[in-house]
Amino acid sequence: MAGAPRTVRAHDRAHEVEVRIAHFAFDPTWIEILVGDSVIWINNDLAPHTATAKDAAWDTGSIDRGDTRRITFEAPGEHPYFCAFHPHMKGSILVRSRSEG
Ligand SMILES: [Cu+2]
Repeated sequence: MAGAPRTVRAHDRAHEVEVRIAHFAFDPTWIEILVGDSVIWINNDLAPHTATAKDAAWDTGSIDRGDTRRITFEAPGEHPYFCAFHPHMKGSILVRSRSEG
């Protein structure tokens, strides 16, 4: 299911969604979450990576091998991101309002 969308449906509690980094790629590359949810990047690669918003709104900073970083998303919308060290590594997070069906 690599790269397949992983959807978190309406719940009253915030959730955490994991994005694994391996072989110089984000997996899954595209996720959909709700406002207040967090994304946790887990670096399973030997090389350090980042998850850096295309619009510079947020940045995990360098994530070393075996390390994790968490970012909580409070603004609905699309959040494309990339790795600052390897710009060909791309992903995107769709943050949906909790009031949407
Ligand atoms: Cu990278």
